[in-house]
Amino acid sequence: MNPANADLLDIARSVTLQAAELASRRRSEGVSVADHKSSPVDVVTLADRETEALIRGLLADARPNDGFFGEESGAEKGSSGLTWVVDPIDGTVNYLYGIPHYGVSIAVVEGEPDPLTWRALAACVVNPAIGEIYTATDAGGAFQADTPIHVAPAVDLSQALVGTGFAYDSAMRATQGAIVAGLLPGVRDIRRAGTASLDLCFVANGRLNAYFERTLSPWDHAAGALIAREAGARVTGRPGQAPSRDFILAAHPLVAEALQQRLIELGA
Ligand code: LIP
Repeated sequence: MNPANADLLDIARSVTLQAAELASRRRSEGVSVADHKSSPVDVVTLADRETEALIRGLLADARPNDGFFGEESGAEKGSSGLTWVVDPIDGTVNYLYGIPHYGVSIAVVEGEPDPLTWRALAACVVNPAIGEIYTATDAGGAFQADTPIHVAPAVDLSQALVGTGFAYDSAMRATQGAIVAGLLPGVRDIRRAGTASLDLCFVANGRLNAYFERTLSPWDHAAGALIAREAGARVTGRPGQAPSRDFILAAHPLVAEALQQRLIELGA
């Protein structure tokens, strides 16, 4: 592991775990909607905002010259060439409903904070509800706690357990629902668990054979994409493109090829 990336990972892990503790404590105290964002079902809680404020402060203390790019408080350029990409509570609707499947997601990237061009250097995702922690560094492998993780062996698409998710926009959901309806008969099954960062970690540890989604924000996938890639997954956007809001897919390379082709046939 690159010593510089190891130091960045130590910071990411420490900050993510502290944020996870706060998010879990606030959940146990009771959670309510603080505001709506892009649609009546795109919600933010006070805990989202409080958790991001904690993360932002800890990162500013540890890495004062780095940039920040968070879901709730926006972007701030740094002078170091590195940016921390943060989703304080990914899976906000699960969190609001008390479903124990949400993630604190932190990645540090080199270059502009644009998923089409950045290079992720270190990443950490924690599910506070069940205490699972996932980490990775660029070329340093992916881990669940201290155990190295790897994607599941290749399977035929018909045997693939495929994760996906849906937008907050109702018109886009109709399109996405039609695509899932066309895909479902040709795969083992579909899982829609509600947290992109954990979906990507589940590809990394073999709990999913594949995952794809459209309309994700950069903070949803910044950390999980590095973890999945370091676990041996192909993590891509449209063919030949990097993951972005338009499209992300992660799977064993052979499964990714078959799923990508099927999704093109379905007009995804
Ligand atoms: C969520 C993603 C999920 C997607 C949801 C939502 P949020 O992020 O993690 O994969 O399907 O619609 O975008 O809004 O909870 O941070």
